[in-house]
Amino acid sequence: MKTVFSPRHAGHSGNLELMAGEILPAFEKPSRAEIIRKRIDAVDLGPVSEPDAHDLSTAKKVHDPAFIDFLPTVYPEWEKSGRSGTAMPYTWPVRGLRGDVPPAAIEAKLGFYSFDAGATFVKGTWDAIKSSHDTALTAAALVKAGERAAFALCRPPGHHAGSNFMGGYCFINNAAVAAQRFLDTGATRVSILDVDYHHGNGTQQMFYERSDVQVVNLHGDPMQEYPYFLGHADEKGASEGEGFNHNFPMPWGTDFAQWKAALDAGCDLVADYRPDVLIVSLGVDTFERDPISQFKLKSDDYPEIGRRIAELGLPTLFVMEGGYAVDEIGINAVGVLTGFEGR
Ligand code: SP5
Ligand code: ZN
Repeated sequence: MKTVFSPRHAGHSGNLELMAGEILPAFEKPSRAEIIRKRIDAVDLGPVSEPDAHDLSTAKKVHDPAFIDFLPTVYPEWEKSGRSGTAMPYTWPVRGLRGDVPPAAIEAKLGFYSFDAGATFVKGTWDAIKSSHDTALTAAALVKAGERAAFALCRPPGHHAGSNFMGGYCFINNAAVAAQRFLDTGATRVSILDVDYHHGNGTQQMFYERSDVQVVNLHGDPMQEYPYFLGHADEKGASEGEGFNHNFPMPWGTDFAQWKAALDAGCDLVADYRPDVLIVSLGVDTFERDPISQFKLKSDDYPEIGRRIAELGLPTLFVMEGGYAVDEIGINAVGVLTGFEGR
Protein backbone atom coordinates (compact mmCIF):
# COMPACT_ATOMS: atom_id res chain seq x y z
CA MET A 1 0.00 0.00 0.00
CA LYS A 2 1.24 3.48 -0.86
CA THR A 3 1.44 6.13 1.85
CA VAL A 4 1.39 9.90 1.52
CA PHE A 5 3.12 11.79 4.31
CA SER A 6 4.43 15.33 4.77
CA PRO A 7 7.27 16.25 7.14
CA ARG A 8 5.61 19.67 7.37
CA HIS A 9 3.25 18.28 10.01
CA ALA A 10 6.11 18.80 12.48
CA GLY A 11 5.68 22.57 12.56
CA HIS A 12 2.51 21.94 14.58
CA SER A 13 4.52 21.33 17.73
CA GLY A 14 4.84 22.49 21.31
CA ASN A 15 1.12 23.25 21.61
CA LEU A 16 -0.47 23.34 25.03
CA GLU A 17 -3.80 21.70 25.85
CA LEU A 18 -6.45 22.53 28.40
CA MET A 19 -7.16 19.18 30.08
CA ALA A 20 -9.00 18.32 33.28
CA GLY A 21 -8.25 21.63 34.97
CA GLU A 22 -4.64 21.87 33.89
CA ILE A 23 -2.62 23.19 30.98
CA LEU A 24 -0.51 20.32 29.64
CA PRO A 25 1.60 19.55 26.58
CA ALA A 26 -0.90 18.52 23.88
CA PHE A 27 -1.56 14.79 23.48
CA GLU A 28 -1.73 15.32 19.72
CA LYS A 29 2.02 15.69 19.14
CA PRO A 30 4.49 15.23 16.25
CA SER A 31 5.94 11.92 17.46
CA ARG A 32 2.57 10.30 16.67
CA ALA A 33 3.09 10.71 12.94
CA GLU A 34 6.83 10.01 13.05
CA ILE A 35 6.34 6.68 14.83
CA ILE A 36 3.71 5.58 12.31
CA ARG A 37 6.07 6.66 9.53
CA LYS A 38 8.86 4.48 10.98
CA ARG A 39 6.56 1.49 11.36
CA ILE A 40 5.65 1.70 7.67
CA ASP A 41 9.30 1.09 6.82
CA ALA A 42 9.73 -1.56 9.51
CA VAL A 43 6.97 -3.73 8.04
CA ASP A 44 7.69 -2.71 4.44
CA LEU A 45 4.14 -1.52 3.87
CA GLY A 46 5.12 0.20 0.63
CA PRO A 47 6.48 3.47 -0.76
CA VAL A 48 6.01 6.75 1.09
CA SER A 49 5.80 9.97 -0.90
CA GLU A 50 5.19 13.61 -0.11
CA PRO A 51 1.92 15.28 -1.10
CA ASP A 52 1.41 17.52 -4.12
CA ALA A 53 0.11 21.01 -3.43
CA HIS A 54 -3.67 21.29 -3.88
CA ASP A 55 -5.76 24.43 -3.88
CA LEU A 56 -8.46 24.87 -1.24
CA SER A 57 -11.45 24.89 -3.61
CA THR A 58 -12.63 21.42 -2.57
CA ALA A 59 -12.18 22.26 1.11
CA LYS A 60 -14.36 25.32 0.52
CA LYS A 61 -17.19 23.10 -0.75
CA VAL A 62 -17.47 21.18 2.53
CA HIS A 63 -16.34 24.03 4.81
CA ASP A 64 -17.56 27.62 4.97
CA PRO A 65 -15.06 29.52 2.75
CA ALA A 66 -14.74 32.21 5.42
CA PHE A 67 -13.66 29.55 7.95
CA ILE A 68 -10.98 28.22 5.59
CA ASP A 69 -9.75 31.78 4.89
CA PHE A 70 -9.58 32.42 8.65
CA LEU A 71 -7.19 29.54 9.43
CA PRO A 72 -3.98 30.97 7.89
CA THR A 73 -4.63 34.36 9.55
CA VAL A 74 -4.77 33.02 13.12
CA TYR A 75 -1.15 32.98 14.17
CA PRO A 76 -0.12 36.17 12.38
CA GLU A 77 -3.03 37.99 14.07
CA TRP A 78 -2.23 36.38 17.41
CA GLU A 79 1.33 37.71 17.16
CA LYS A 80 0.17 41.10 15.91
CA SER A 81 -1.96 41.43 19.03
CA GLY A 82 1.19 41.02 21.11
CA ARG A 83 0.79 37.39 22.12
CA SER A 84 3.04 34.37 21.70
CA GLY A 85 2.93 30.69 22.67
CA THR A 86 -0.23 28.67 22.01
CA ALA A 87 -3.28 30.42 20.56
CA MET A 88 -6.52 28.90 21.85
CA PRO A 89 -10.07 30.15 22.38
CA TYR A 90 -11.62 30.82 25.75
CA THR A 91 -15.00 32.30 24.87
CA TRP A 92 -17.78 30.79 22.74
CA PRO A 93 -21.06 32.10 21.31
CA VAL A 94 -23.36 29.61 23.04
CA ARG A 95 -27.17 29.93 23.30
CA GLY A 96 -28.14 33.54 24.03
CA LEU A 97 -25.07 35.10 22.39
CA ARG A 98 -24.62 36.25 18.80
CA GLY A 99 -23.23 33.31 16.85
CA ASP A 100 -23.87 34.97 13.50
CA VAL A 101 -21.39 37.87 13.58
CA PRO A 102 -17.68 37.07 13.39
CA PRO A 103 -15.98 39.47 15.81
CA ALA A 104 -12.80 41.40 15.01
CA ALA A 105 -10.56 40.38 17.92
CA ILE A 106 -8.47 37.29 17.23
CA GLU A 107 -9.23 35.59 20.55
CA ALA A 108 -12.94 36.06 19.86
CA LYS A 109 -12.64 34.76 16.32
CA LEU A 110 -10.95 31.62 17.70
CA GLY A 111 -14.04 30.99 19.83
CA PHE A 112 -16.42 31.92 17.01
CA TYR A 113 -14.91 29.17 14.82
CA SER A 114 -14.47 26.52 17.58
CA PHE A 115 -16.62 24.16 19.63
CA ASP A 116 -13.94 23.53 22.27
CA ALA A 117 -10.43 24.69 23.26
CA GLY A 118 -8.80 21.77 21.46
CA ALA A 119 -7.81 23.35 18.15
CA THR A 120 -4.69 25.28 19.13
CA PHE A 121 -2.19 27.18 17.02
CA VAL A 122 1.53 27.77 17.03
CA LYS A 123 3.58 29.39 14.28
CA GLY A 124 3.77 26.27 12.11
CA THR A 125 0.17 25.17 12.54
CA TRP A 126 -1.33 26.54 9.33
CA ASP A 127 1.44 24.99 7.23
CA ALA A 128 0.82 21.65 8.96
CA ILE A 129 -2.95 21.92 8.40
CA LYS A 130 -2.39 22.64 4.72
CA SER A 131 0.07 19.74 4.37
CA SER A 132 -2.42 17.39 6.05
CA HIS A 133 -5.14 18.51 3.63
CA ASP A 134 -2.75 18.04 0.69
CA THR A 135 -1.86 14.59 2.02
CA ALA A 136 -5.50 13.47 1.97
CA LEU A 137 -6.08 14.80 -1.55
CA THR A 138 -2.87 13.28 -2.91
CA ALA A 139 -3.72 9.88 -1.44
CA ALA A 140 -7.28 10.20 -2.79
CA ALA A 141 -5.79 10.74 -6.25
CA LEU A 142 -3.88 7.46 -5.91
CA VAL A 143 -7.14 5.60 -5.23
CA LYS A 144 -8.84 7.47 -8.05
CA ALA A 145 -5.97 6.38 -10.34
CA GLY A 146 -6.69 2.73 -9.55
CA GLU A 147 -4.84 1.78 -6.38
CA ARG A 148 -6.86 -0.71 -4.34
CA ALA A 149 -6.03 1.36 -1.26
CA ALA A 150 -3.85 4.21 -0.06
CA PHE A 151 -2.88 5.63 3.32
CA ALA A 152 -3.06 9.36 4.01
CA LEU A 153 -0.83 9.77 7.06
CA CYS A 154 -2.51 13.04 8.00
CA ARG A 155 -1.50 15.21 10.94
CA PRO A 156 -3.26 17.20 12.30
CA PRO A 157 -6.37 15.00 12.18
CA GLY A 158 -9.73 16.18 10.83
CA HIS A 159 -12.91 14.41 11.89
CA HIS A 160 -13.99 16.83 14.64
CA ALA A 161 -13.85 19.80 12.23
CA GLY A 162 -17.21 20.74 10.71
CA SER A 163 -18.38 23.16 8.07
CA ASN A 164 -17.59 26.27 10.12
CA PHE A 165 -15.84 25.06 13.25
CA MET A 166 -12.67 23.41 14.48
CA GLY A 167 -11.98 21.53 17.71
CA GLY A 168 -10.63 18.30 19.15
CA TYR A 169 -7.17 18.79 17.53
CA CYS A 170 -8.88 19.14 14.12
CA PHE A 171 -8.98 22.08 11.70
CA ILE A 172 -9.74 20.98 8.13
CA ASN A 173 -11.75 17.76 7.84
CA ASN A 174 -9.36 15.79 5.65
CA ALA A 175 -11.69 12.81 5.14
CA ALA A 176 -14.60 15.08 4.19
CA VAL A 177 -12.49 16.97 1.67
CA ALA A 178 -11.37 13.66 0.15
CA ALA A 179 -15.00 12.49 -0.06
CA GLN A 180 -15.98 15.67 -1.88
CA ARG A 181 -13.04 15.23 -4.25
CA PHE A 182 -14.14 11.67 -5.12
CA LEU A 183 -17.65 12.97 -5.85
CA ASP A 184 -16.24 15.74 -8.03
CA THR A 185 -14.18 13.27 -10.06
CA GLY A 186 -16.72 10.62 -10.96
CA ALA A 187 -17.97 8.88 -7.84
CA THR A 188 -21.70 9.03 -7.14
CA ARG A 189 -21.65 7.56 -3.63
CA VAL A 190 -18.92 7.63 -0.97
CA SER A 191 -18.96 5.97 2.45
CA ILE A 192 -16.98 7.26 5.42
CA LEU A 193 -16.40 4.66 8.13
CA ASP A 194 -15.06 6.37 11.25
CA VAL A 195 -13.39 3.96 13.68
CA ASP A 196 -11.72 6.60 15.87
CA TYR A 197 -12.63 6.29 19.58
CA HIS A 198 -14.34 9.69 19.48
CA HIS A 199 -17.46 10.48 17.49
CA GLY A 200 -16.64 12.23 14.23
CA ASN A 201 -19.02 15.09 14.92
CA GLY A 202 -17.60 17.29 12.18
CA THR A 203 -17.98 14.66 9.48
CA GLN A 204 -21.53 13.89 10.61
CA GLN A 205 -22.50 17.57 10.60
CA MET A 206 -21.09 18.22 7.13
CA PHE A 207 -22.97 15.40 5.43
CA TYR A 208 -26.07 15.16 7.64
CA GLU A 209 -28.44 16.38 4.95
CA ARG A 210 -26.74 14.67 2.02
CA SER A 211 -27.39 11.27 0.47
CA ASP A 212 -24.19 11.11 -1.61
CA VAL A 213 -21.98 10.54 1.45
CA GLN A 214 -22.91 7.83 3.92
CA VAL A 215 -21.36 8.34 7.36
CA VAL A 216 -20.92 5.42 9.79
CA ASN A 217 -19.41 6.16 13.20
CA LEU A 218 -18.21 3.77 15.97
CA HIS A 219 -17.33 5.62 19.18
CA GLY A 220 -17.60 6.25 22.91
CA ASP A 221 -21.16 7.01 24.02
CA PRO A 222 -21.65 10.80 24.00
CA MET A 223 -23.53 10.52 27.30
CA GLN A 224 -20.14 9.90 28.94
CA GLU A 225 -17.48 10.67 26.33
CA TYR A 226 -16.13 13.62 24.38
CA PRO A 227 -17.36 15.34 22.19
CA TYR A 228 -20.55 14.78 24.27
CA PHE A 229 -23.00 16.78 22.16
CA LEU A 230 -23.40 14.53 19.11
CA GLY A 231 -23.13 10.86 18.22
CA HIS A 232 -26.30 9.31 19.62
CA ALA A 233 -27.84 6.29 17.91
CA ASP A 234 -31.00 8.17 16.96
CA GLU A 235 -29.11 10.61 14.68
CA LYS A 236 -30.01 9.13 11.31
CA GLY A 237 -29.59 12.09 8.95
CA ALA A 238 -32.14 14.68 7.85
CA SER A 239 -34.00 15.70 4.68
CA GLU A 240 -32.07 14.32 1.67
CA GLY A 241 -29.66 12.67 4.09
CA GLU A 242 -32.22 10.78 6.13
CA GLY A 243 -31.08 7.19 6.57
CA PHE A 244 -27.49 7.88 5.52
CA ASN A 245 -25.98 8.59 8.94
CA HIS A 246 -25.37 5.75 11.40
CA ASN A 247 -23.97 5.91 14.93
CA PHE A 248 -22.74 3.05 17.11
CA PRO A 249 -22.12 4.58 20.56
CA MET A 250 -20.48 2.19 23.02
CA PRO A 251 -19.79 2.47 26.77
CA TRP A 252 -16.45 2.88 28.51
CA GLY A 253 -14.76 -0.50 28.88
CA THR A 254 -15.95 -1.83 25.51
CA ASP A 255 -13.71 -4.72 24.42
CA PHE A 256 -12.96 -6.01 20.95
CA ALA A 257 -15.75 -8.61 20.89
CA GLN A 258 -18.36 -5.92 21.47
CA TRP A 259 -16.62 -3.39 19.22
CA LYS A 260 -16.23 -5.94 16.41
CA ALA A 261 -19.99 -6.58 16.43
CA ALA A 262 -20.51 -2.87 15.77
CA LEU A 263 -17.87 -2.95 13.04
CA ASP A 264 -19.66 -5.87 11.39
CA ALA A 265 -22.98 -4.01 11.52
CA GLY A 266 -21.32 -0.85 10.18
CA CYS A 267 -19.68 -2.77 7.35
CA ASP A 268 -23.03 -4.33 6.44
CA LEU A 269 -24.50 -0.82 6.15
CA VAL A 270 -21.62 0.21 3.90
CA ALA A 271 -22.11 -2.86 1.71
CA ASP A 272 -25.85 -2.15 1.40
CA TYR A 273 -25.13 1.44 0.33
CA ARG A 274 -22.87 0.19 -2.52
CA PRO A 275 -20.44 3.12 -2.52
CA ASP A 276 -17.93 3.68 -5.31
CA VAL A 277 -15.24 4.28 -2.72
CA LEU A 278 -14.72 3.88 1.02
CA ILE A 279 -12.90 6.36 3.25
CA VAL A 280 -11.81 5.05 6.64
CA SER A 281 -11.28 7.68 9.33
CA LEU A 282 -8.59 5.69 11.07
CA GLY A 283 -8.15 6.47 14.75
CA VAL A 284 -6.44 3.98 17.03
CA ASP A 285 -7.40 5.66 20.30
CA THR A 286 -9.64 2.61 20.91
CA PHE A 287 -6.44 0.98 22.24
CA GLU A 288 -6.53 -0.30 25.83
CA ARG A 289 -3.64 1.91 26.93
CA ASP A 290 -4.70 5.11 25.19
CA PRO A 291 -4.12 7.89 27.74
CA ILE A 292 -7.39 9.77 27.07
CA SER A 293 -9.74 6.95 26.03
CA GLN A 294 -11.67 4.09 27.61
CA PHE A 295 -12.02 1.16 25.19
CA LYS A 296 -10.09 -2.07 25.54
CA LEU A 297 -8.77 -3.02 22.10
CA LYS A 298 -5.40 -4.81 21.97
CA SER A 299 -2.67 -4.55 19.36
CA ASP A 300 -3.62 -7.95 17.90
CA ASP A 301 -7.12 -6.66 17.19
CA TYR A 302 -6.06 -4.00 14.68
CA PRO A 303 -5.11 -6.35 11.80
CA GLU A 304 -8.52 -7.96 12.30
CA ILE A 305 -10.15 -4.56 11.70
CA GLY A 306 -8.22 -4.23 8.45
CA ARG A 307 -9.23 -7.72 7.33
CA ARG A 308 -12.91 -6.97 7.96
CA ILE A 309 -12.74 -3.71 6.01
CA ALA A 310 -10.95 -5.45 3.12
CA GLU A 311 -13.83 -7.95 2.86
CA LEU A 312 -15.97 -5.09 1.54
CA GLY A 313 -13.90 -5.26 -1.63
CA LEU A 314 -13.99 -1.48 -2.16
CA PRO A 315 -11.36 1.02 -3.27
CA THR A 316 -10.31 2.34 0.13
CA LEU A 317 -8.64 5.49 1.38
CA PHE A 318 -7.35 5.35 4.95
CA VAL A 319 -7.11 8.79 6.56
CA MET A 320 -5.26 9.06 9.87
CA GLU A 321 -7.22 10.54 12.77
CA GLY A 322 -6.51 10.02 16.50
CA GLY A 323 -4.50 7.70 18.75
CA TYR A 324 -2.40 8.91 21.68
CA ALA A 325 -0.64 5.83 23.05
CA VAL A 326 2.44 6.91 21.16
CA ASP A 327 4.60 3.86 21.90
CA GLU A 328 2.11 1.54 20.20
CA ILE A 329 0.57 3.91 17.65
CA GLY A 330 2.75 2.61 14.80
CA ILE A 331 2.02 -1.05 15.55
CA ASN A 332 -1.71 -0.36 15.87
CA ALA A 333 -2.28 1.97 12.91
CA VAL A 334 -0.08 0.07 10.48
CA GLY A 335 -1.54 -3.17 11.85
CA VAL A 336 -4.89 -2.16 10.35
CA LEU A 337 -3.21 -1.63 6.98
CA THR A 338 -1.26 -4.91 6.93
CA GLY A 339 -4.43 -6.69 8.04
CA PHE A 340 -6.25 -5.06 5.12
CA GLU A 341 -3.59 -6.45 2.81
CA GLY A 342 -4.11 -9.92 4.25
CA ARG A 343 -0.70 -10.29 5.80
C1 SP5 B 1 -8.88 13.40 16.71
C2 SP5 B 1 -9.12 13.07 18.15
O1 SP5 B 1 -8.97 11.93 18.56
N1 SP5 B 1 -9.44 14.08 18.98
C3 SP5 B 1 -9.71 13.87 20.35
C4 SP5 B 1 -9.87 15.10 21.15
C5 SP5 B 1 -10.15 14.80 22.60
N2 SP5 B 1 -10.15 15.97 23.41
C6 SP5 B 1 -10.73 15.90 24.73
C7 SP5 B 1 -10.33 14.69 25.48
C8 SP5 B 1 -10.91 14.65 26.88
C9 SP5 B 1 -10.34 13.47 27.61
N3 SP5 B 1 -10.77 13.41 28.96
C10 SP5 B 1 -10.24 12.29 29.69
C11 SP5 B 1 -9.14 12.70 30.64
C12 SP5 B 1 -8.31 11.51 31.03
N4 SP5 B 1 -7.28 11.90 31.98
ZN1 ZN C 1 -10.17 10.31 18.73
